[in-house]
Amino acid sequence: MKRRSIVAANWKMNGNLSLINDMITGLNAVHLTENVDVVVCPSFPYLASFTAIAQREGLQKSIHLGSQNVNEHQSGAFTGEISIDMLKECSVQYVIVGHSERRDIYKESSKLVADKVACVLDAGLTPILCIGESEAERETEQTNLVLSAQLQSVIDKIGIEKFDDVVIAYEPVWAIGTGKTASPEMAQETHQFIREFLALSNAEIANKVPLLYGGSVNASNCETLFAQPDIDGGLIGGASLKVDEFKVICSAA
Ligand code: G2H
Repeated sequence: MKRRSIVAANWKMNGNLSLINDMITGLNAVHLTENVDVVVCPSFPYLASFTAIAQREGLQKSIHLGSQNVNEHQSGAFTGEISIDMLKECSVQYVIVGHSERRDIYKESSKLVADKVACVLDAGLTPILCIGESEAERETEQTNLVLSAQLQSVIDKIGIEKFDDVVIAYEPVWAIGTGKTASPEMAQETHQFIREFLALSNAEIANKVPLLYGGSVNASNCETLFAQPDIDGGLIGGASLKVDEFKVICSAA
């Protein structure tokens, strides 16, 4: 079975209105294969702008808007936070949850990440659940343990059946923004482990879940990474800020 491929741009705290305009124009000119979806995740202030420009200029139907985060509560006294309903009003369809920068810098626990995944699913949006091990964890051969624990906390919260509507992004923390990429073989081996771990709970769902690779993906390495049997696209940081390079990555999916 051919799974859906997804290429998601995680702009992090970068980009501006001009990049939104250029990206929409650029992506509209890319020939995307039928099975590929593209998701652009700019910072919060640009979500409504993206939607307004996309409505004005038109947008290929397989290009979607995503957010980099969400608060797990519906509303209330949470200064500086953004709710899922606010994202929905901006026409967001995907939400990145549990990026390692959120887990590490903002101390988001696996329990909080699981609550956010549930919040996104309850609203009918698609979470892009990020998991990944640190360099020390890989060196001490704890990768599979760490990934299992990160996944299990979400399974315990939402149940395996709901993974039908979840996208998983595997991002080895040591490869994020460092220029170090996992070799295609290493990434494949870990993706295969993730799928096998999910299959312990439900083989059918495990086979359907899109598994994205993230960590210094660029125009030069995307093709070999995306050619791996268990890699269904990528979550792209730095290279997604360059329209021409991101177009190449989208075309390779
Ligand atoms: C990993 C990735 C995008 P980069 O964080 O999520 O960033 O491609 O810059 O390593």
